[in-house]
Amino acid sequence: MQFPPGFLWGAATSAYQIEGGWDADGKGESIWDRFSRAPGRVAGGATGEVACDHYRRYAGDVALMAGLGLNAYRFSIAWPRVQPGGAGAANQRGLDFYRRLVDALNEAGITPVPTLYHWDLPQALQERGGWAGRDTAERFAEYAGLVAAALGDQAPLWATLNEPMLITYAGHANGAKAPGLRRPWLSWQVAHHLLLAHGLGVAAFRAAAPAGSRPGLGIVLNIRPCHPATGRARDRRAAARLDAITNRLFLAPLFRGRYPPEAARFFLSRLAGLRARPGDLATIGAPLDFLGLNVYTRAVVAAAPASATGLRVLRPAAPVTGMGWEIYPPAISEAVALAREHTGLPLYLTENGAAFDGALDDRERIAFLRAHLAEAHRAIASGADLRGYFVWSLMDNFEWEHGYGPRFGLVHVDYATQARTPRASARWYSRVIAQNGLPAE
Ligand code: IFM
Repeated sequence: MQFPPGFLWGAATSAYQIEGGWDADGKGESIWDRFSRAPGRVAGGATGEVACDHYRRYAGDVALMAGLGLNAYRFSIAWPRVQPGGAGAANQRGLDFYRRLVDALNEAGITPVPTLYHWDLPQALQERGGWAGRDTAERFAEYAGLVAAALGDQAPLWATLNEPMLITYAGHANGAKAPGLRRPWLSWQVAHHLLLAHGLGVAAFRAAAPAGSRPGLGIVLNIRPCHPATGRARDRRAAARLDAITNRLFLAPLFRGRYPPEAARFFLSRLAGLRARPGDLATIGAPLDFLGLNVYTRAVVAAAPASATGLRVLRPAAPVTGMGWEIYPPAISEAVALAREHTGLPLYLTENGAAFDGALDDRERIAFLRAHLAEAHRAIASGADLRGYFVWSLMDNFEWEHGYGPRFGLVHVDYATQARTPRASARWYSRVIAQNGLPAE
């Protein structure tokens, strides 16, 4: 199973999950700094204040990636390092960190793939309404411009947002993630402001990138294929609804210039309408260079008339990962097919992976990655323009409200000593990269 020449083989992380250095070099407070310190929000009272100490250990981590043979690395930039208060001039020391990081990556021959926003909003913006307010979308464009001016010519692929769906629902409807709001009626408005931030950010980034550079811009969506629990019409409708309010809620405005009618009906009848301005959908639909897909599992959905959404996602019975997520490799080809229904852009699998028990001899992870890569290969064979794959994650890290329990890393991290130890899966992945294909079992 050979992959196309030039395929990007990477691993992914995000700023709050690995960097630590929460107030280093003038960084401002983020909503995750605030949220994780609040009692009862994160398992074990864990925070990202130290995490993997990557802020100080980045050079060693780049050497580790080079040793594994990765040719790409997806990471995120912490907005509050660049704009500690969420507005105004850039904090040069914050930008300098990312400059050092991209320099080290480029010197090692590892393609940097930065994401501008992976959930760590400056707390100051949350206090002015956060993603429920339109101003945050405008502030994001300002931030995108600052990063573009400083670093826009240093990386070929830039994502605006990571997983706006998670920010919408986990951040604002069920409150599991920062800012921890339980206000489901905000969902459509928050999703719209995130999409608007993306569109405004794309324009600002292109305008501010150094002359002569042509950074590729995209967005990263998490796609969870939705399957009806039975062939009954009501379960099929429930699955279609979940698909509309999660996957298509973002794909349709980005690529078809409208919200899915099914999602609009749901929000209007059960939650609240949308305040938008003429021209917003055109801004959101700005032409892009790629689409990133984060794919982990599927949802099996049944009608549940008594619940607020009218549906419920069944607890998986099949083999699951340490997160309790069903291991369902066809999710990859199904997510790619859904993306291709909406766009012919080049695609990247910007996250895929699994948490297991932390063992160094992680055969379950190897089996997981092999099965999912085989699906990626199948998608390419059926005509998908899939250009890269990023394992989540390079190393164990802060898994949001779950703290440090789940271990997603190719590389084990001993949090007491910060020692990094590649797992068997890391060595296996090195072979995949070296062969540009899957080794025989
Ligand atoms: O850790 C997260 C990441 O931040 C976003 N995508 C899913 C991962 C695993 O839950």
